[in-house]
Amino acid sequence: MKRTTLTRFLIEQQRNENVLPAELRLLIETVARACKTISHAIGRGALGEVLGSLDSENVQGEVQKKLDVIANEFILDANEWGGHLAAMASEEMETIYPTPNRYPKGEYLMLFDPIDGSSNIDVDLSVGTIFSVLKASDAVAGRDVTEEDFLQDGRNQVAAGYAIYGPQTLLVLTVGTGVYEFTLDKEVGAWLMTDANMTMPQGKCEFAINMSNRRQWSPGITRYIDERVQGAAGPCGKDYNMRWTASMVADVHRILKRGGVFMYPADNRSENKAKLRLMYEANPMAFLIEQAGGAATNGFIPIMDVEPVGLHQRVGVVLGDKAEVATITEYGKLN
Ligand code: P6P
Repeated sequence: MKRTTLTRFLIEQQRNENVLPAELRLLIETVARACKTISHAIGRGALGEVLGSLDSENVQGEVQKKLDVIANEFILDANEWGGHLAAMASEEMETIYPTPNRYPKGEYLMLFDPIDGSSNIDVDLSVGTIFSVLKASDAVAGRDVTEEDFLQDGRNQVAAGYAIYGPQTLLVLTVGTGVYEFTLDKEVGAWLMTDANMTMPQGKCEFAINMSNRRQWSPGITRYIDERVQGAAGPCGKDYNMRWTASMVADVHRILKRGGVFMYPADNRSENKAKLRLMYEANPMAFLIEQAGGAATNGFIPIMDVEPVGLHQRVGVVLGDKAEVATITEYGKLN
């Protein structure tokens, strides 16, 4: 079967849909190339001496895995010289990374989580890279880029996607014209299209949540989960299955492929009140989920309508099946 390559797909999107300026096409191809490098490093595992943790913590106060830092460097090195970015921001960097003066400054801003789910790296479970692309304001051309330039609503995203490093290495992407999946042909190094129109199945009875946080949940979340754990004998009248991979990319990919709902709700933990980050986890995933026919909220309003106030701002996340998300929103009003 002859499959479309990522390069051909992007050129056809640029030509036919006029949604993909050449600079954005170049950016996406560059990110995809960096993800191939990350995939190879992960695949080497202990043989590549890339497992284990460093003595350092990131801005989130999380112990950094070697691969967190290595993948971050791969993405910076691949993208800083291309002339398509004004700056980058990452979960692993406290502040923004402006394109060095020795390179041309582009018109896009990219936020990324170089390795999402990195606690799974040392136990050979799927992890991923998440990226979100915004357009810089025209004013940026004449001045230094600031953090504030990144603080745009999720609806301003012009592209978003993730790579998932599992039994296969996949790239899942949207530029606002649907969701597309590519599988890495590791023998020739090409991304080949394997799903031309990812549409999330609805009505599937599967939820993903870290149950050990139950004591922290709001009454609405507790009610929703308790009803589903009761199954067909309870108020929801259906038996549900549960999954939790502790890797958002893996859970979101499963939901895109077979439906269900993913929840990391705001809760009563420390002052942050939530765990996942708005700008480079929740917003890109929300863009993909909505493009695939699902819903993505913070438990109350669409994630992409949440006003950003900080680069590493955290937000509650409820995403996937539209009906399930609506029920959770309804229950949240009763809190
Ligand atoms: P917990 C990974 O660290 C991550 O940011 C997401 O990928 C994942 O969904 C979540 O945190 C897992 O959190 O508390 O279950 O370890």
